[in-house]
Amino acid sequence: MELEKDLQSALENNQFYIVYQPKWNVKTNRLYGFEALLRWEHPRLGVISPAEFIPITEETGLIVPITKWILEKVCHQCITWQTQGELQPVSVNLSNRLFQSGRLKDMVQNALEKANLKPHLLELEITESMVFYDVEDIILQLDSIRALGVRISMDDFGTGYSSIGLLDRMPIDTLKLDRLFTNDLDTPRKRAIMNAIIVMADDLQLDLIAEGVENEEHIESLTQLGCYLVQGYFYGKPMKVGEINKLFFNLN
Ligand code: G
Ligand code: G
Ligand code: MN
Ligand code: NA
Repeated sequence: MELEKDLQSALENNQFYIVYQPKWNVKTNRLYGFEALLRWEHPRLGVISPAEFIPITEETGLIVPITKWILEKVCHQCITWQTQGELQPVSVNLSNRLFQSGRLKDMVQNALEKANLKPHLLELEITESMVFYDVEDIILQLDSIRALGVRISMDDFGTGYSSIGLLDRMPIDTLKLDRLFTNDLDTPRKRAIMNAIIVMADDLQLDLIAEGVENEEHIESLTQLGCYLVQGYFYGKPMKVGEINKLFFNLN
């Protein structure tokens, strides 16, 4: 396949870049960190969505060196932002494939050490579906990463292979509520479910962040229920570093 061939040289040809989407604390009205999202600028086809090319990199194994690059890039960026004041954690998305490589912990540790970044400023996002395989092994790897001080978050929570039982076993710090939830708080039933998730997250001492917050109504229903951490187009799309610097830091 053509994309597959092009992906082989994309890293060395500097065709990847990272965009950052702000996370917001509605209660304090302050930045709560960023999510790093990968972009590929294809020389002919333009920007291609990770939804399209990440699966290919997972099959070929290219996701391993790509994620190594992302981790190094993000840690380095965090150091720059840190000089501008107090920084909140920046999260990086992981693929299941990383756990199979057996090199994830070393990769994370090396990236932190290379940049000299405090581990708690890095968060790794995993999804419920990836935990479906080799749960025991993934838990061990996550434990060793978490022992470094790095935070772990469960992405897309509430959809797919949603399993409450898994929450009991997974070493995580944050729950990211899938945007389908945020977009769907229009009945008492749905709000009751959301309320239960909020209470549970609170009791388990997990941060709970709602994704896909696009308008005032979303914020209103979430905050009424007691969910104050949000991410979505309302507070900012994923943006290039230059734009983030202008909006959130005194850098240009
Ligand atoms: O903005 P968005 O189009 O970035 O993301 C589409 C999908 O690609 C999402 O499921 C997102 O988690 C995933 N994704 C984005 N960046 C990365 C990345 O760096 N690594 C992995 N594994 N997935 C990513
Ligand atoms: O799977 P994950 O949650 O990592 O993917 C994040 C995806 O959600 C990215 O594609 C990102 O661009 C997208 N996204 C971020 N904020 C919003 C939003 O407010 N609405 C919608 N529809 N998508 C969003
Ligand atoms: Mn994510
Ligand atoms: Na998500």
